[in-house]
Amino acid sequence: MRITSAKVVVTSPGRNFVTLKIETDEGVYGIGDATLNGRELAVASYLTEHVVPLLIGRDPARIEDTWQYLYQGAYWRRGPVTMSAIAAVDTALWDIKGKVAGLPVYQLLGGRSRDGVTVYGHASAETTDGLLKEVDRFVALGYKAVRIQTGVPGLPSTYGVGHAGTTYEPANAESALPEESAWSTEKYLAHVPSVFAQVRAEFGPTLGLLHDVHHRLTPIEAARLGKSLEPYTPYWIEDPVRAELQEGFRLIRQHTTTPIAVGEVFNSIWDCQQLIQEQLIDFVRTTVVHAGGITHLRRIFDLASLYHVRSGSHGATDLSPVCLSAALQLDISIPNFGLQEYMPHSAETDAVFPHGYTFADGYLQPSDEPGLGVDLDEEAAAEYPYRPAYLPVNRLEDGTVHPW
Ligand code: CS2
Ligand code: MG
Repeated sequence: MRITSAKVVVTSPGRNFVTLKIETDEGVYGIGDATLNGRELAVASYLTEHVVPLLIGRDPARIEDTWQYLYQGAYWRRGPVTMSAIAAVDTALWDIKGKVAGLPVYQLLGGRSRDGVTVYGHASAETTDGLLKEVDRFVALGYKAVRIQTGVPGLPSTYGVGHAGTTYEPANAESALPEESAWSTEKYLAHVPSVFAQVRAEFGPTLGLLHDVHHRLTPIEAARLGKSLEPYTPYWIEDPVRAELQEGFRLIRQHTTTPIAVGEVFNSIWDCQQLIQEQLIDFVRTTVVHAGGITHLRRIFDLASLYHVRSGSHGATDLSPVCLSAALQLDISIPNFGLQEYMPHSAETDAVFPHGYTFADGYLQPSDEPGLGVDLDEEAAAEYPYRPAYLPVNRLEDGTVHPW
């Protein structure tokens, strides 16, 4: 079998997605997610201009060789654009391999290690009262874990809380420039413990309560937050600090037993190697589309399994159903699975990406179709042209740029 063509499809059913489709001389094709929120066209161009021409004529069965060819052959390594492009190729090749074998990809990864993939949902509201109603909705759906985010008194808006009644989509296609938001660490740190106290009091001790700090604290501030939440036993706090300084997590670990999850912005094993090997985190959040595909993500999870670190893959709606389908093939099979983020996509997105994964009672089940169990409806995709959309820029109340 040989690769005969590959195309990059950019579509925007409610939000932008980039998908690579690799076709072969035996009619079997595979698809891979290449979406990088706010920088979609960078990856589309990297694929179209610098990767697709190199794929034509290659044997699609040589997944590892292709990965090394694209990674080492680029000379300029790592980074979200390069690794998302490699991820898309890798994912599509695993899709092809599964289809040729007549098996879902998880059967090629060692088969099932669990009966279902435990997921967490996003409960958010401007107020804590509103949040309690949202958590109740997720519990009624059978969720075993829920991420909780509210507004911060004194701030006009904050991360993770959508406008009433809409699903949270931070990339804004209505504005030519990134929206700007204001932030106050002091107002935030004064508020979060009361949110956890009320949710824990309402829902008891066993519901998994997660919270996304979204890179906004210093290590000592994160230590203070972790300590203040210990009475409410969070399942994890996520991205407490900017993670370029991996050693900075030692400071957090010295002060608190609150579990830490990091990694959605990481794109290689080297980004999280120290965090894993020094057991500075408890969950690694790397995902298929941004961390080099199934081939590289397996390596990250295997390293993590040596150090009691479990997976907690990113699964926001800016990762397409193609990524989620691939993630579930890994989630169901790796030994150190922890939790999978699950934000259901819109109906228009699901129509562009028909898939076989299913949700019931707090678990996702991967498709048992050969390959990844997801497709790209190119006709439907053509209905939704690309719309530039940036993620917000965050500033402190004095105007200083701060992590969003
Ligand atoms: C968030 C993401 O889901 C999460 O944990 O951190 O929603 C993140 O804000 C977006 O993926 C950014 O595109
Ligand atoms: Mg996050």
